[in-house]
Amino acid sequence: ENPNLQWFKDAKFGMFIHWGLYSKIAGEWNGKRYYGSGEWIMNQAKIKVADYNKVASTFNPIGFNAEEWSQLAADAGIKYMVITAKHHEGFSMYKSNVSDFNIVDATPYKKDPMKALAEANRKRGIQFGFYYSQFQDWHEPNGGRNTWDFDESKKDYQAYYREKAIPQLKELLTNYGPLGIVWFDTPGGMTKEQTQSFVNELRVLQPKTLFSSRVGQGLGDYKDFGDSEVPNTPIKGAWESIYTHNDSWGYIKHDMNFKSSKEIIQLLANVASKGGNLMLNVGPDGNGKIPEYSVKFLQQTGNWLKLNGES
Ligand code: JFZ
Repeated sequence: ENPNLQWFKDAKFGMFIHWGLYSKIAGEWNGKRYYGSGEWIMNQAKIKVADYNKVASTFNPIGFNAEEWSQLAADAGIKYMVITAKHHEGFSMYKSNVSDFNIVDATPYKKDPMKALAEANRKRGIQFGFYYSQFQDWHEPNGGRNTWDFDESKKDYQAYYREKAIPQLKELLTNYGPLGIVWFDTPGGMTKEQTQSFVNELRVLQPKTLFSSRVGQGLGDYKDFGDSEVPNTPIKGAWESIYTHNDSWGYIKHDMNFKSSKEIIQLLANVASKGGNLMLNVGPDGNGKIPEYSVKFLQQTGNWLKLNGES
């Protein structure tokens, strides 16, 4: 068994954070409301890259406070945090030298929130990790799945891996200190051999960092169940269930369907009783604030865990 998995197997409770330009769009485009996954709005509304770029020029999350987010996680009894460094929209929420479409170079905010967050979590002993969409990138001609701006038959996925995904993952694995996890998602376009060499090339930078199963081809370090899924019986090995607090991963201003602290505690207990971790997602808004209800219910969850000796 991989000794690097020990912290993960002990963790039980993680925080997932989906935060990007979609958080500013907040589920409404051209007066039309969208439901479901807010981080998919570019795809749902078939927003052109040129129009999506304009969202970046208005993105200024001055309400973001890394200490606040990290302290909330600590208070809730959370042991690891995974945040979207780049989701399918293609926007980097950190300073990247690979693409200008990043929070430092393309927005009035001009700061790298991931630096502060990595530091705040390290101080509290919370393992920190990045979600990275390694195949879908709707901003790039060669990235996966934007067929409204780009001609699918002309896409060269290997060029995308070579020119954006791998160099950006190298930045993430180099510039933010030790990472607990790189959380890959929706693999595509790679054979088993290609996935293996992709993994090998990144692995050397931080041999202890865990890679999620969605790196593809069975080459991850632990298993992720499908969204909002808990197995019926105990499962051996390291695994995680992911849920979101309301019905969307990315912030949607008209989605108020938040799970109560009672529901969160029951979910945690259910997952823990089968031997896994629960990674619960919150969706901060375009100002960098975690929704009030998420703050409140997470604090209540933490209070219950403390009272009951579980944290
Ligand atoms: C993916 C993303 O497309 C989505 O936006 C979000 O980030 C989520 C956490 O992950 O969506 C998936 C990927 C895999 C499954 C379901 C949704 N699955 O395997 O069931």
